[in-house]
Amino acid sequence: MSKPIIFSGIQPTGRKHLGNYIGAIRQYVEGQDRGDPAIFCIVDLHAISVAYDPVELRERIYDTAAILLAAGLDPERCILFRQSDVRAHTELTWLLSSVTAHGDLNRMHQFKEKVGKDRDLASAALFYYPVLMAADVLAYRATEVPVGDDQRQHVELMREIARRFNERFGETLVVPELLVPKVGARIMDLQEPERKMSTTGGTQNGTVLVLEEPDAIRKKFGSAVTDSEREIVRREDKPGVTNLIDILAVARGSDQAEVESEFEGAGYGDFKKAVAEAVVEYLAPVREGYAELRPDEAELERVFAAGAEKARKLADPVVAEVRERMGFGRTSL
Ligand code: AQP
Repeated sequence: MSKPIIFSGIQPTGRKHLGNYIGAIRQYVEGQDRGDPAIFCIVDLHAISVAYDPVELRERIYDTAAILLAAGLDPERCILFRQSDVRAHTELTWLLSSVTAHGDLNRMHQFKEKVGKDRDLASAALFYYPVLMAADVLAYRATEVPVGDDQRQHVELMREIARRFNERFGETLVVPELLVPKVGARIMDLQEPERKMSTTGGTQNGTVLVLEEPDAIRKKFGSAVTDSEREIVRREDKPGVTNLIDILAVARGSDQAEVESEFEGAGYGDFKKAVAEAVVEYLAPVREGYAELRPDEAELERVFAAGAEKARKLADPVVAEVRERMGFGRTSL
């Protein structure tokens, strides 16, 4: 069987959290040996869809690259690059917008959540975010998109865009498959376990950062919201405990049932301590690796340049074919 072509993007923030790590980054690391190729992109063009500072953006791109490398991405075994270095993404976004329904973009949960009440003030880029995301993936004819559960709707839309393009212009693009992890596809906020852990929408104490000091991590798990019972089981009416069980299972590389039986009859206090220690240990190599890698920005730039060169070789011919199918010249001059 041929190997999958894996593509995923991650936003440049220095505040990557445990949800990003468990839902996405962990899958990237696993995917680099399964994929041929496995392509990972720091999506700086997506980052400008909300208010941002250019100087800060550059720093956060390096932060994110150093986190990914420290987590185990190896530029020899995967393609790691910065989205804005590869023009195919922006060109394909425009081309695909012709087969994207305005109504579909209007229905995107993430857009609705992010615009809040100020719909008229939101950037057009925020509205267009899912088209750019579709272009990111479709430009590589990727077959698999490893993401967290919150990206389900965006992946469904990119599948629809690929299908519509193929119907309208002939078989050209590949309809990719969503890949969400079996455990940990949606890590919840520790303080408000009804909502996902999030960079912008979460509580400060409920969001565990990948680069956080061990004591801060312990404190956050110590104050994690549980419930008034004692049972350590996964159940819909026990979102806090369920979330902690999932986190512990992933951090230890075991499964949820094992965690439940190990902690049968234990108190919440001991359970939370065990989760905290497992997470501290789980993230320690990333924090240490980051401290070593982050200062060498020239090396990070070298990684980006090499990655972008490989990415262009894959994406440019696909965009050329799309252009031709749509009635343009094969390549832009
Ligand atoms: N809580 C989560 N559980 C599991 N996976 C998650 N992801 C995000 N939150 C969770 C996955 O992380 C990947 C990278 O996401 P991103 O680059 O879009 O990062 P972000 O937007 O900064 O992350 P957030 O926290 O989702 O930000 P907000 O809430 O501000 O938009 C994706 O694969 C995502 O599914």
